[in-house]
Order: sequence, then structure tokens, then C-alpha cells
Amino acid sequence: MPPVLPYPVFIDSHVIGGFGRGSSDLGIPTANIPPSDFLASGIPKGQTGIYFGFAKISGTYGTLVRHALPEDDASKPPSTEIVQTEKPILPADGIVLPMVMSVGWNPFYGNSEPSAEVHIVHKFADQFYGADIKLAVLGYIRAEKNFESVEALIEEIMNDIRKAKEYLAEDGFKQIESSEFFK
Ligand code: ADP
Ligand code: RBF
Ligand code: MG
Repeated sequence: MPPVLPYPVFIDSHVIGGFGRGSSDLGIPTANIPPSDFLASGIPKGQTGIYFGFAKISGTYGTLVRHALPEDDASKPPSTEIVQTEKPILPADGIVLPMVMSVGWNPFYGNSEPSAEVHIVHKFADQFYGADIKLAVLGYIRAEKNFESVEALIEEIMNDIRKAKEYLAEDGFKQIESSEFFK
């Protein structure tokens, strides 16, 4: 099955700080990008929900320094600063990897600002805040939902990852891996 229009949608962006919950609450880190890069991508009306596709990271590993959380409003992300290292993102640099992406308000957490975040199916040696991230969004999996528990949310994300891997192994999707965009 080939990607159905408007896909593939290509996004050239960079990794920014988010709420810092993906790794700590869920054990599923997500590289956040500026939501405006998603909105400008050509996906109809910036539709929220869960997507799948490929991602390529390049640059050096970088960490995030979080400044104090605003005590009065936990629904807003803390102010942050990226500290770049000189360590190249090896061995993943330049390799096209499977990804799942969540766009919206995270109803489970009730965020007051939209986020666009990408979980890459790969074990990285370190964090890569500030790195360049290229995305080929190839399809829509489902709408965002609320859940009864963190465990239920994690289970659904695992299911999304399973589906993404399944779709991406099909010829029509697999060929995007070697597209000019990722060169
Ligand atoms: P934040 O809320 O700041 O995005 P997360 O807990 O979601 O924090 O962690 C995301 C960070 O973890 C990413 O910015 C990236 O640097 C790192 N990371 C490590 N492995 C992965 C991965 N497989 N997919 C996405 N990000 C990863
Ligand atoms: N958050 C939700 O509130 N509802 C969802 O249905 C939901 N689905 C997600 C699916 C995937 C593949 C990923 C990576 C994240 C999803 N999230 C969802 C976002 C999750 O709450 C978020 O990654 C953490 O809050 C960390 O920012
Ligand atoms: Mg994140």
C-alpha cells in the first residue's frame, strides 16, 4: 500500500524541550518539535492525532536544563535551555528510522498548549535536544484519546508502535526511506 495523499508530508525541524514527562512518566521519550513546523507542513488543518512515518536525526547530542517550574500552573512547560555537546549522534546520525508522532493537547494530561512530539523506534545513547530532525509523515493512525490510567496510555502507544512497524515494512512506505528528502 503506498502513502495516500496528502502523504508523504515532509517536515524539516529541530528538537525542542517539552514537559519532560515522556521518559519519566511513560518510559517512552518523545522528541518535541515546534508545533508551528507541524502546522506549516500541509497536513489538512493541522489535524491532531497520532501519525506514523520515518525520522532522521543529525547533529550532536545535547541536554536540556530546566528552570524552576511555574508553581501556579503545571499545565505550562517550564522554561528551558539547550546545552549542546560535541558528541555526534552515533550510530543513528543520518539513519532513517521508524517513528510515531503525537500532535495535540494530550487529553490525558490536559495540556493548555498543543505539542508535536515524535517517538523514534531506536535506542539512543543519550539525549539529542537541539538536533536537526527530518520527518516523513506517511499516515494517520488514530485520534488522541483520554485514558483511565498511565498503563492504559502506555499500552495504546505500544500498539501504535506495532502498527507503525507493520505499515512501514510494506513496499510503498519502505521506498520513502531512500527518498531524496533524507539524503
Ligand atoms: P520532553 O518533554 O522534553 O520532550 P521527554 O521525556 O519526552 O522530554 O524526552 C525526550 C528527549 O529524549 C528527546 O528530546 C530526545 O533528546 C531524547 N530521546 C532519547 N531517545 C529517544 C527516542 N527513541 N525518541 C525520541 N526522543 C528520544
Ligand atoms: N497523550 C494523550 O493524552 N492521548 C493519547 O491518545 C496519546 N497518544 C500518544 C501516542 C503516541 C504514539 C505518543 C508518542 C504519545 C501519545 N500521547 C498521548 C502523548 C503522551 O501523553 C506524551 O508523549 C507525554 O505526555 C509526554 O509528553
Ligand atoms: Mg517529549
